[in-house]
Amino acid sequence: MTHWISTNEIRSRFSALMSDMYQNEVPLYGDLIDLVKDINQSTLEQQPTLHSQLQHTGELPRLSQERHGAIRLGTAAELNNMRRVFAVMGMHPVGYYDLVPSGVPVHSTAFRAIETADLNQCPFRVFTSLLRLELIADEQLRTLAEQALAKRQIFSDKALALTAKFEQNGGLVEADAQDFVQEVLETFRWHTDAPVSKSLYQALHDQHRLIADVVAFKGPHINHLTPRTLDIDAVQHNMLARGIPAKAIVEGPPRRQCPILLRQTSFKALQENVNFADADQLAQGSHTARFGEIEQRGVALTPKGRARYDQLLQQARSLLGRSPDDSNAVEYVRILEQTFQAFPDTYADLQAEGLAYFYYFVNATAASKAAHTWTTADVATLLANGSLSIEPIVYEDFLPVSAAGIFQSNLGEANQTDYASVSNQALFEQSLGAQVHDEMQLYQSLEQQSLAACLAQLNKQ
Ligand code: OOG
Ligand code: NI
Repeated sequence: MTHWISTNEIRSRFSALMSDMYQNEVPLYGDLIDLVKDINQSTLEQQPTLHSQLQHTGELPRLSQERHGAIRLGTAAELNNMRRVFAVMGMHPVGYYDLVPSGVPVHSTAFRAIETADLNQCPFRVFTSLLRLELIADEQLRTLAEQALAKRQIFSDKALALTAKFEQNGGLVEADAQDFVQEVLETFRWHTDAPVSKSLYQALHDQHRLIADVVAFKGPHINHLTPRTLDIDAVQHNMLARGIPAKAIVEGPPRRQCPILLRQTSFKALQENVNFADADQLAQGSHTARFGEIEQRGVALTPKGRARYDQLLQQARSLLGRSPDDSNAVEYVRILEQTFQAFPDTYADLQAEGLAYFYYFVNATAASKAAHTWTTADVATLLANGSLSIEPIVYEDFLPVSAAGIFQSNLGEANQTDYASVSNQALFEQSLGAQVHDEMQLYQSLEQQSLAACLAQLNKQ
């Protein structure tokens, strides 16, 4: 019988290879991993409740290999093939992020595993953006950019052939899986030789550094890899103490007892040498795109919780009166903390008010005998009498305002532009060749499955 290598295994191998490659390319990333590992270990020692929570949800073993990356693509065809390639690794498009309102001419999705068991085996995810060339005002430059993109093939023939083989047969055997991860890794590699002239690079760069970052290179080099920390403030503090130039503002919600959604901070981009392909000579230059980032993940919010989060974040920003940056960091953090006092900060309250998603567990010792048939209507009673307990479902996705802040911190704030455009998920999905999964539906179904299993267990007793 043919032995297929599981998609989880392929993703896991790929994630490890990517991490090794990025450590070679960007040594600071390696330092960051060490730091995050130390701080995660001491956080777990200091917070036994967090330790047991992560044990219950199955996240504990995945922590040390947990990371996300980000890439930026130039054409619909590239995005379409990227979807097929990620599917071989069990990664599917989840969520739609429109960054245009924040002045970044891209829209995006995140490729990731979907089921809890798969996520816990390997939570590797890639934030994937598609450049919206149609938003470049300069028609001549747009044509040049389109021509440059039309000439490149970001996947090797072998990577595409193995992807097709997977689609046809429903799996890859060991030798093919090994070739596949090596071949696909090449797509994400940094190339010092750029296929465009220095003047074209400069013209693209003058439009927006992001446009140059996508169009002027052979492929979508991975621009950061982000480990998950359990205490982002501690890592941030240590980074600054070690002279790693972290940005002053942690994106997302403030520090809380019960972390919600996602908090992120990055350190500045590297300047890298580039050889441009000028007609008669080699022209040297440089490019900054790649950077480091860390993140702390908290509980996934329901649509109601998310609306409250968006509203409070907006409120904090208007109270500050300007965009948060290094110069007003202290004031912003103070305002943010104050504003978010309106958001409940115990898991019990978050559950009771329907603001966040939870896994349910049957508490064996206190389990209520099935005097009558328990239903979802009895959840409050069963929680109150200790028959059921909850643990947070971790947020596996991204936040558009934070993502825009991350883009801007390494692309230069001066580049912000107001694009006249509407959010266009339908266009994105057309380019992708598939619909993106709705992340809220995924969390909701995890919660429902978990509760249904608990009720069935209680009713059997
Ligand atoms: C992606 C920025 C978004 C995050 O963590 O929010 C992102 C990019 O810079 O290409 O990675
Ligand atoms: Ni990121």
